[in-house]
Amino acid sequence: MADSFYITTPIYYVNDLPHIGHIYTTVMADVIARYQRLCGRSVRFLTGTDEHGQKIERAAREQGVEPIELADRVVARYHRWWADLEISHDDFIRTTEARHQRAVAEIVRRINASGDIYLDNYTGWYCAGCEGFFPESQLVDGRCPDQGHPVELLSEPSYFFRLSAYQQPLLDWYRANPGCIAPESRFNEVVRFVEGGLRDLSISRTSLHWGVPYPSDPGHVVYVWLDALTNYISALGFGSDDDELFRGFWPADLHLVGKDILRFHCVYWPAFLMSAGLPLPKTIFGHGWWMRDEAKMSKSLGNVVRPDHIVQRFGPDPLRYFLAREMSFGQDASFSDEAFAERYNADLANHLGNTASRTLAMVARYLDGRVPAAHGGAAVAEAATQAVGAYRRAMDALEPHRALESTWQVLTAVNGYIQEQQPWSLAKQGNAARGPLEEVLGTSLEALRLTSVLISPFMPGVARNLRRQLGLGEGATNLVEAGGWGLIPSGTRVGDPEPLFPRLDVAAYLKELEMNDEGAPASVPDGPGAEPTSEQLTIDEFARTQLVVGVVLEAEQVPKSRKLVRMMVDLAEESPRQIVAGIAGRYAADDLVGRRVVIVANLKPARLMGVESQGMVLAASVDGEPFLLSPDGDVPPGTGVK
Ligand code: ME8
Repeated sequence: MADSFYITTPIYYVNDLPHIGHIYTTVMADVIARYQRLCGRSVRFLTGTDEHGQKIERAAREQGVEPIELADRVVARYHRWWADLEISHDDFIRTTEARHQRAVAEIVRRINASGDIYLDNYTGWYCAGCEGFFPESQLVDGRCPDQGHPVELLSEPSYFFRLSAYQQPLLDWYRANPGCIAPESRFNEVVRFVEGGLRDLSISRTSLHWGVPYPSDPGHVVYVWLDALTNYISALGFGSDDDELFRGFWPADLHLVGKDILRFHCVYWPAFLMSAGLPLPKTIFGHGWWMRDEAKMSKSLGNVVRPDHIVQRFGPDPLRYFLAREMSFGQDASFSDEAFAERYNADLANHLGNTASRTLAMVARYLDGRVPAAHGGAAVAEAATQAVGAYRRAMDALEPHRALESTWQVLTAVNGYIQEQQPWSLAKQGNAARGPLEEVLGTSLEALRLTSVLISPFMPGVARNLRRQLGLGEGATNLVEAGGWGLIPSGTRVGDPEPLFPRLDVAAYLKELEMNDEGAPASVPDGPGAEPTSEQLTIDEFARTQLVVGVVLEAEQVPKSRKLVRMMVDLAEESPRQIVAGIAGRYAADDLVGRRVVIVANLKPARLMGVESQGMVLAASVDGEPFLLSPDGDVPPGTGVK
């Protein structure tokens, strides 16, 4: 299709809830999709979930549910996140859908027809407890990495793909299309890897059942990566009678992925496509990682960031802005609430919010709320025109952080201009200075109109709000038209002013976060009833909560945490319980030893800063400050509380 643009995110595993990494990739894909639409292209934007394989099967088993139930719950969370963040995807593919399974069967058939598949034996370290193979590199002390079960070297029949035959064709493709992998450092990384030689790849398993049945040999299921990668074409109708989208949108313009899965996308996927006789994607971009305290976020480290609190408090756009601006696209960055709060105040509240509110307030006050016809502030017009050019070049070069820098240059130019022209002084001069006053405010309004266009891929809600306040219609649909200068219609009335970004008291905000929660883990929800509600409890429901008196035997501050204390608490059980609580701000660890406390004893264990907590200590919270509850007397440990 002429001028089409097909963009995809990875499809995310359903053994865990979405976190900032998944959110980042999807927000950035959304920013690019919205930009391409703004440029007038016909865009198809795909995201979805990867639901098969050992990981998911095992996670479901641990929770005592069927894999599809786990998948359904997590998918519901993804849908909610994407709606909350205004993600504008056109399709959401699940690998458990029939349309996907048909496409996987079709690609396997095509690869087989090319003579690239043979039956052999796969040998690996098999864990009977987990019913799965692990590569030697993943074993921990010679045992399975997940449960520490013993493993044995086993072989099973497996179909293999002749990946080794694609070393030269892949190298030829990379060299003929240097833009196919970006940024350049990742391109070099992949080329070096392939130059080092490729081994054939096992593409089926008999020890696993949760997957797409292997066509022609249903005792096998298709290897999860061949299954997953095919999503990019199954969502376009590949392998079905209706392949209009496939004809219109394939090959993809951009597969956006994290650098962790670059090899699968830059080596396996093009080799599968070559073998199946299908066109190859135009660009695979491997972005960097969000880190926390210099470590990659991971479930096992317990340092995963889930930015629910940011979206609940600020709405989606400040988070979208922060993610796009803070990380140079392609490199790593560290996430912190401090960095978010500072950028929120500096870039959004002070810069964008202030420029809009002071301009609109002056238009209301001095010009009776009407947009003047003048917008000839030459320096601002010049800065704006240059910024639009730089913005487009940056977006086309996949440097969205730079596009935002250019947008903010427009705001800097307007602020300097307002400061220099002093419209408040001009207003005092009455009719004599009416012309210059209209010029200053008209120029500022026009710059804000342009800003509303440039920020719209990043902050669609704020862009709409700003346009409404400027008295403009819903949205700019085409950057070529809306990116010009002098387009704000004169004579229209500006809308009611409303602060775009109320200023934040950073210290108070950070304190509040610290008191509420310090990276509390979110586990996969136990079903619809797991959502907190304000409904009343019956006495039976309340009785399910086991409240027990305990005595603190040991206590120490959790390393690197400002507020967490790890305690060993005697509940008159076989051994003391380890309880982690956010009370260090008020209680010194040593002062806790010997204290009687009340523990919720049947709470599902959770990890806080990587330390397991086997229950929760009760405390009253006064403005976020914890006051421990204790029984009124020397009640023995283990005594129930009703
Ligand atoms: O790998 N920083 O799924 P997944 C930035 N199902 N991005 C991050 C991140 C971080 N710390 N952590 C995760 C899979 N991501 C496969 C993909 S595709 C055919 C199959 C993002 O749930 C990043 O995009 O583990 C990464 O590639 C993806 O989430 C991995 O998600």
